[in-house]
Amino acid sequence: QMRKIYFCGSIRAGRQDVELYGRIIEQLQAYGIVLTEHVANKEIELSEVNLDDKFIHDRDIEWLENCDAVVAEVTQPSLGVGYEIGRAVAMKKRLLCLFRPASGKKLSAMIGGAYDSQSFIVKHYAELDVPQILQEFFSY
Ligand code: 6K6
Repeated sequence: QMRKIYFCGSIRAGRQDVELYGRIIEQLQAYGIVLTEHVANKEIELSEVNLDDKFIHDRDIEWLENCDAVVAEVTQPSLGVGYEIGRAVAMKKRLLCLFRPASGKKLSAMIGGAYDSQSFIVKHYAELDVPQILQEFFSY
């Protein structure tokens, strides 16, 4: 049984990191099935026109319920990503939050402060650290 991974990244909150999301998802695919590959789809804003918000929300929550681990790129702040993280914590999922300090942004205390060294992991990282961080996170 393949591990199911739910990847979170900003969509309506801004797409400046979309190519990075794609490169992270590619690496995640070595560890399991990524349920949310569309987060790295550059045309998502166009295809979104046909899907209503209720459908998107309900389908994403169902995927979240079904996943074994959540990986969130949190550098570009997004209400949707923050909401998914909160729901995932309530579902007792294992979480990895990835934040790039080189962006000049400051991570929310509600994410940084949720770190518990076991099920809620927060990594301040640069892209070249991703292989090592994923290997460590998925070595449970
Ligand atoms: C187009 C094609 C397929 O789906 C679409 C429409 N949009 C979304 N589809 C799937 N997940 C979405 C969509 N919009 C937001 N999300 C979820 O919220 C993703 O899982 C992201 O991690 C997160 C982004 O939230 P915002 O607030 O930045 O949009």
